[in-house]
Amino acid sequence: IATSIVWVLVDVIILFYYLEPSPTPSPEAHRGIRAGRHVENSANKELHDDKNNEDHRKVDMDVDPDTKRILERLLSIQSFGAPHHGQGGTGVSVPEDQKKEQDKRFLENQFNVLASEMISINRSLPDYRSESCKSNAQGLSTQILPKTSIIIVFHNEAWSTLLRTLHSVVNRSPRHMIEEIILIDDKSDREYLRKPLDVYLRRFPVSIQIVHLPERSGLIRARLTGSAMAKGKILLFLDAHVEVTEGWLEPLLERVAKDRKRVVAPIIDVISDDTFEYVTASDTTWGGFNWHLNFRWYPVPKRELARRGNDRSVPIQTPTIAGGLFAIDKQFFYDIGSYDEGMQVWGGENLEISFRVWMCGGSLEIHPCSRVGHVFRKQTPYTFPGGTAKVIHHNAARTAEVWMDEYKAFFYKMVPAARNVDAGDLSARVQLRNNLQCKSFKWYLENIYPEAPLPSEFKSLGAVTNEKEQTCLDTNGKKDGQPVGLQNCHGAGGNQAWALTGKGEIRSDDLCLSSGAAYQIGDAVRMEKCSAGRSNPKHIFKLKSESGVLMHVKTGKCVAAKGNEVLLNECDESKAQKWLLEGLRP
Ligand code: UD2
Ligand code: MN
Repeated sequence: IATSIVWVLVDVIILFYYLEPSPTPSPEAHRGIRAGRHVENSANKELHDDKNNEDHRKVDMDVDPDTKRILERLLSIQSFGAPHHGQGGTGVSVPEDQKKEQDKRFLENQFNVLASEMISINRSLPDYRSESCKSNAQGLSTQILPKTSIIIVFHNEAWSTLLRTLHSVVNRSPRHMIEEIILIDDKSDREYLRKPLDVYLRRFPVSIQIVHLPERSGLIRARLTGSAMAKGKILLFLDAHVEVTEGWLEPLLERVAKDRKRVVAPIIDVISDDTFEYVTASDTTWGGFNWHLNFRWYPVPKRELARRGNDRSVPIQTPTIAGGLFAIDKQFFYDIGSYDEGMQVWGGENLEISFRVWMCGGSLEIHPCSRVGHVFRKQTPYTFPGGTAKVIHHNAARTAEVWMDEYKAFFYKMVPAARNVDAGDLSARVQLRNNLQCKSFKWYLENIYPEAPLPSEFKSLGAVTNEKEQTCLDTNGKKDGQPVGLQNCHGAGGNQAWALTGKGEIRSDDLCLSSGAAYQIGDAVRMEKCSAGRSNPKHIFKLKSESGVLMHVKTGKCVAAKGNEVLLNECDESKAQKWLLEGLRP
């Protein structure tokens, strides 16, 4: 469990790394703040205008007393267009005397529920689009685009974030493009998410359907329940704690309408889990994954920027999508096998659908003209029936077994515990891959994701044992810039899982062995982030396979063990310079 939480943390950190500074909210937004009303919109004044703040808190007459009581309480707490809090995407801070309460309630959803409640569920957001996106949008507004069914699944979502999601969608989407909104309540145990929510939903001027599932089915199967009900030509999945921005919908629908095999995601901006500030994410970030089979954000490589003619309004072809927010043609979704019903609770489905779409003839895009904010969390707030690690390994193993061919070995080397979980019956998914005559994972790595941490060509995979010390190369769990270590060989992979790649890198996930910047005899061998495109000359080694000597090509020195240090020394063919590479292939 600890490791999976750490991965989530790492992902969040990586994400913040690529953030750009948040633009200052537009003057209009400020004016909107002062007038106490929202300026950027739109057709449905009835939900939007704050002049009837009191009206928002009134509950229909025909509601039973219990529901009425709960709803009245919720509506009295919830801010409807408070004059300034959070407007224009700004953050809020909870008053000092409520910090205790804040910390307590943070645990409810692993974000600052109190801050969220201070912010209007109709808050304004700046229009973050570039000029070229805006001018493209004018063309779009006259086109007839197919209608979409928006599917939102949730388990114990906070009232304010769920409602803000719905209001933002209704406020910022052309009404005629929305067939319906489908909510799937994945067996929440919070009272307010049942009847009070049902009653509240009547207020919306679009068709909203809600299903309360009798059993917890996990987000994957919950989405399948939603998609089975959908009447729109296009399905659009969203998480339950997002805020869409002006013009978000049209570009997604247009790309799917033009080519039904495209699966299109927006840029996912960050809504702070602490202040609820809306912070824009980089528009040159795409999706990848690592040996753990975690989804990760990485910078878009130059070749893809060039393919787009360096036009920042052209969609990015991405190797993977984050999973939560995307549009897909309904028929295509079913043609390529929707989701794997054998997956549980959370995790894994995003890489599974990503690999499948590319390998089976579709494509994945991130549209830079569509921006949706999402509350990224450092931990999941809800339970994982069956155990967190077990569930996550189960889902990832299903993906690896069905889609990754011989490359699944990287996952099992890095996450040996995944070998011990039962992946369940895979026959239907294997059958699906055969029926669709999908391409190989090697094809995907070579053609769609050559920058992957997982190399398409590799000469060995597993432990690297020193002949003299009889110890193994070990990352020691350290990061970029640290010397690589030697530890007793435990045979369990993880920190001792290394690949000698076709290019000559010795890498463990995204860390490559390297000489120091200005090499001197006897320097320690360090770990550095591998480069995504052409490899860094400092990272290239040559294995003399008869002897097990690993020579650093740039310096002509050899990798040598000395105690528990690993050095680059004058080559001498001694036992200290001989290494046994597990899984060495001719
Ligand atoms: C990301 C995705 C998420 C999903 C996940 C991997 C984004 C922004 N989010 O994680 O959509 O692809 O990776 O699985 O790309 N939920 C249920 N039942 C459950 C568990 C979750 O309905 O048993 C709901 C949950 O309330 C939420 C949605 O599923 O609305 C996604 O869950 P999350 O927000 O905890 O996932 P996140 O954003 O960490
Ligand atoms: Mn989420």
